[in-house]
Amino acid sequence: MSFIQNAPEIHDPYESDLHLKKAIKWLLQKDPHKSEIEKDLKRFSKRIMSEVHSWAMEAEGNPPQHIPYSPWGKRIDEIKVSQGWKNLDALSAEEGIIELGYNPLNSTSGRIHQFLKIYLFHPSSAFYTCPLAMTDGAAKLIQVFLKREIGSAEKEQITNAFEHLTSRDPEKFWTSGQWMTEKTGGSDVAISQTRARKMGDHYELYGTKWFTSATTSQMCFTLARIEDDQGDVIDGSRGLSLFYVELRNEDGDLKNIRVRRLKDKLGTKALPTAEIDFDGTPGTLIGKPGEGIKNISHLFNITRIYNACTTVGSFKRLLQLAEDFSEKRVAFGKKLSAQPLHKRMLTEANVAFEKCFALTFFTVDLLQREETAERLGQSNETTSKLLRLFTPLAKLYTAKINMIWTSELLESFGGAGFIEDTGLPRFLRDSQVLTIWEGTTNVLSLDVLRAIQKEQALEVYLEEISKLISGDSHRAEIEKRLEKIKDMANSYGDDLEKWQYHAREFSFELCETAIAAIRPLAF
Ligand code: MFK
Repeated sequence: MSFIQNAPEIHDPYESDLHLKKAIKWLLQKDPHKSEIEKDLKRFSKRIMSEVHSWAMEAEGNPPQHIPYSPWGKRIDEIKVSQGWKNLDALSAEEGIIELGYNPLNSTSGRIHQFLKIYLFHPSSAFYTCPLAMTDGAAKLIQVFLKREIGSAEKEQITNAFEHLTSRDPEKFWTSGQWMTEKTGGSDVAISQTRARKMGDHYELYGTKWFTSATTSQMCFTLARIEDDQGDVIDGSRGLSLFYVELRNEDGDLKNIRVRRLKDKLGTKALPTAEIDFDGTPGTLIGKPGEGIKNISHLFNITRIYNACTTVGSFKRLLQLAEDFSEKRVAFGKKLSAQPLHKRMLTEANVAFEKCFALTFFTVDLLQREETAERLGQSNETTSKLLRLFTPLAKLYTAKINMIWTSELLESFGGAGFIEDTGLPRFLRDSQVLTIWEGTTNVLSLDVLRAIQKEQALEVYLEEISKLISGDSHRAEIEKRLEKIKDMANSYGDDLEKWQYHAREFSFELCETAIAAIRPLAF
């Protein structure tokens, strides 16, 4: 009889994850809701195994289609998605994937609970986590603006949107896009060209957005330049303003939005990503004119944390599959798991994973701490500065390290890792986007500099890490690393070019040093 290799299998993501169980002790050590959260994660994990994963596979196998015209010639720009994708949308509402982060009753650990669920969900979500990331970012942005003085019409619209975005009712639940990227713009959002023309009490938007993820959403936040009475606009970042846009009218037709085409991407095949034209689309100005980038940063600072969290979710799933395979595959007379070099590779992959996980959930914990303090009316300035710094750090580090290990782990399946219908190559294709989305490694390294220069984030970083290692046996070693960071910073001095030239290695040094302090606490 011919030989048939046993395939690697997905295990229950909660039950099989010893890292997660240890990390829960770290993250929820004093939380009165710990056992409820564990129970919910356990139940959700079983649901992932029993139904969610198969919806994701269905969505992956049936990518979205753009239908520009109805059979009778009406321009409709329908984006047809699979039933699996629709089920993932309803599930996200039911499971409170967004609501958990905003329900004041969850004030001590709602964010941690939420991100642990995202971590479990992501590898079986067909990247439904992408619209969820932007939805959460939009809810956060609205929450920030509802605390400010804004006009009653804006307030009414965004209050209504917030209720939809944070709903647990699938019928009411909305997702949001974050449509920033233009042909000219890319990472350099400040050279975007979309214009906003004042028409009575609202604006009309004109321009092309070159990548719009989650084009099936009900709303988006976007950026445009407001024309003055002569039709002139202010160039550069100070000319961009933030707009809230509801995409469809009551009949479900797009409001003067044309879908040019869906993008033909390397990965994230189930996720609708499109080029769109605004052609007189009504938009509501949010915040002050000219503060668009600063205002939308409330949104993208959340999606960057999602990027890190989904990256560790993906890393874990591939690692679990590789470990399972190493128990099933026999070569050179022994299981792979018994081969010293293979064992070493898996051990090193586990260490790399732990480092990514620790950095990510330290950042999630900062978000939790910042929001809890805010709810209780306590001072949270230090936490906010730390969060401002750790958000780009966690995003850039996890995406890059995961990319390296995804390639290595695929290699551990031999030729099977290169064969599409094993489902394995998808990990490599999908991981690549995580280094690009929400700012490339270089752009985020420069954002680390922005946090250091504008928020004095390096000082609070040095203090925080010193505090964390006070009882650590590796204290001397980490103190040496902190000295190295100070030396690096001193050697760049006031030379901006030098800071920029070294921004990546400096960011990675900040990550590695922080991880050396955090990892022993987490595991
Ligand atoms: C499953 C995983 C989920 C992931 C979701 C995936 C969704 C995919 C959708 C996308 O990929 S959308 C596209 C993502 N694109 C980006 O993330 C853009 C990348 N480029 C940058 O981040 C640039 O650094 C940036 C556009 C912000 C540079 O803008 P500027 O205007 O050239 O920089 P400037 O002048 O330094 O900043 C303008 C203001 O914003 C300043 O404030 P002030 O007005 O008070 O001086 C900055 O301090 C502020 N700012 C910039 N970045 C900030 C920020 N504030 C807080 N946090 C930040 N990160």
